[in-house]
Amino acid sequence: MENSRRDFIKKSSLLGLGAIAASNMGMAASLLETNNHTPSFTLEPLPYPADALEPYIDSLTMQIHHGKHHNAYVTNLNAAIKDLNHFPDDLLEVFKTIQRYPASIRNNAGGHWNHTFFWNILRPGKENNQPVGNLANAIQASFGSFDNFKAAFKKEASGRFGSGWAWLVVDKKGKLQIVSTPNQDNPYMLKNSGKPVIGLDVWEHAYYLKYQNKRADYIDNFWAIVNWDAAEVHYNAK
Ligand code: MN3
Repeated sequence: MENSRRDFIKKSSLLGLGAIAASNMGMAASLLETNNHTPSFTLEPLPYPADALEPYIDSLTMQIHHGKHHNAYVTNLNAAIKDLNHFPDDLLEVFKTIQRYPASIRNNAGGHWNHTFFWNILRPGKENNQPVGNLANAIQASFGSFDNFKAAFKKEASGRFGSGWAWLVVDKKGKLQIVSTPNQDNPYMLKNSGKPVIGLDVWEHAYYLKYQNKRADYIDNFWAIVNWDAAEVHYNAK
């Protein structure tokens, strides 16, 4: 394997994004070792043009969400860790013991990881966008139907008060669960939660320009742009 490719995969796995990351040059975190052994995280480009998710998510929202909001999490994370003697390269290691870290690290590390994950479980919209493979079977078995699953996910995403995220997670036995988290927390920070399969940002900055107060419409339109192939990879990596 050529060095650049091996290095890329190493960086991708450090962010805990596994096979999806390794297959997509757009989502790796760059981790530059510095003298005091704290990494420096970078904002990678979106894996598609900013207007690729139209009409479900508008181009201006994507430009601001990625270029301003996500970028700020990266910048603020680097600022929050720069004077530490040590900080893990792998944010999943940080999330496991998140209570040891100050809010500035919790919020910005979560914000960086969550948004990187989010961009990569989205893709340009298509009609009859459906889960595939083992995940499709698991959703059927756990929820009775895809429609039932969507209703349960919508309830969780709608019910998250204020800013946060809704997630489909899978535990080691393949059991699916829908959870939500406040702020920039994610399932890796929760005790006894599984790994994210899909996640939806329900902060107003994710939808307000197009949907204003209508979070429910934003959630309904999310289903057209879920990258179920990426979700299947996450599910199988349980
Ligand atoms: Mn966001």
